[in-house]
Amino acid sequence: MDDASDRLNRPSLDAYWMPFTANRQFKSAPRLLAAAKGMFYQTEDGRQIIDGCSGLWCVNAGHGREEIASAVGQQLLTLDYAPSFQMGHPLAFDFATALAKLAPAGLDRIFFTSSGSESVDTALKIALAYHRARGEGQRTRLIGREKGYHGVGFGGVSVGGLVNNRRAFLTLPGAQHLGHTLDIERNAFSKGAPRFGVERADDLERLAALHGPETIAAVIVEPVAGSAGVLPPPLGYLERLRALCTKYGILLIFDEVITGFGRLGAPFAAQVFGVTPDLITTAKGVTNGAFPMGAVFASRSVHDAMMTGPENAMELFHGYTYSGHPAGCAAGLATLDIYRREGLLTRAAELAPAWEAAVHSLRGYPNVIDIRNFGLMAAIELSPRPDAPGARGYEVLVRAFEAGALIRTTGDTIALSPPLIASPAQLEQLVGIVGSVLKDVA
Ligand code: PXG
Repeated sequence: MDDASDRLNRPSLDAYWMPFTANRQFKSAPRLLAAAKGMFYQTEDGRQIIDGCSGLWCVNAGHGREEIASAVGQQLLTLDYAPSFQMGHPLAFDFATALAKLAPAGLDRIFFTSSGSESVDTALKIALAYHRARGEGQRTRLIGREKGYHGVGFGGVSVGGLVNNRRAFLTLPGAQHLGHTLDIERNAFSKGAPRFGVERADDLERLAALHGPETIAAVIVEPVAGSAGVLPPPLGYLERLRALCTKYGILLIFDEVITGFGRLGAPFAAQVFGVTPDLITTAKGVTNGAFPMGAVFASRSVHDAMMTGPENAMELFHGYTYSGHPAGCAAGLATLDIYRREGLLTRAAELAPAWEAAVHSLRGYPNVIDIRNFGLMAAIELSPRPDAPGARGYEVLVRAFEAGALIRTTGDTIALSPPLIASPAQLEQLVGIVGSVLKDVA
């Protein structure tokens, strides 16, 4: 045990290899959260920290929801686990039915997973299997987008577009990428969807012409990219992508792991933008972050195209030990109840004008070169220090935590996505802390 762990009667920090973390830097000055309720985390030493990113974009209904906790606890005592291969339990069917009711019309067939990464790999595999079932097995190319984040499975990394997530790993040979849509030169300080960039969707025409459209199985995009630093789609972009996919028989997948469950002011981004994909991947908010769970929404036509062949044959050779976990389904049903009762799936639309005004009030603060927002998401992009990209962003993260706000930074971009239960005053409080930190960080 080192000195600090002795002093706080805390176990050594050595054994835990932390994900997406600078382990040595963190362990030399750890930030530990001990409890959470509503909009606030509490640190080990009792400080209240306002949650500026819903945990990791998942705790949409706020922390410590008793209904979810007791549903999970009771379920574990009633039926802790049930196999989901060639067996079933009622809650999985109930939860799928409830999710189908929320989904955009037609996307009412639900496949359960345990995470966003699993949802993405599931959707990509469904796309390949769907084409094969229809006699188009030559459609094997999977198209993502630069700056996209689709989790960390090999499928998701292959279609993902963040270089640090890719460079150390093999990627699938059939994966290609559309160009990204970030265009600070033309779109800086846009409110909501930026004006310029619809033509970036035509990249799909380029890839279709290069490879042959009949070789492409699916295109996957985040309707609003999250991890890359909140990139709303240019006006008309998603519509154009939809039209091109339809023209070429390519499946369109919306990765709504972040945008699903109310983040943008409707249950799904597909409904906000009025663009219907063939598959939607979700996780995170599906259980309010309280249980590891994900769900893929498939269109009736994709699903039905696979319900062929002999009745005793499995239609899709895919699934997880924890697909449709009873406690996950209980958590999810309790979560949907809260969302419904408290109107949370549309609350972001009510909060968005105040949120937009608050975050854009940081325009003109030191080093701020762009501010982007949509629904209850926002990013504040800082210019990097010339010799140390990411250092300014990291300093802002640390100082914000010291000043009482949990925020996310990716490089020098601050990302905010507070719980959907936030009051306007709490949104002001959060942005106020970020603003005061920006004034202090050179
Ligand atoms: N797709 C999208 C769009 C995501 O944002 C995943 C897939 C993968 O989900 P899982 O459950 O496997 O992690 C995500 C996850 C961040 C951050 O702050 C974002 C995610 C996860 C952790 C941190 O940028 N998104």
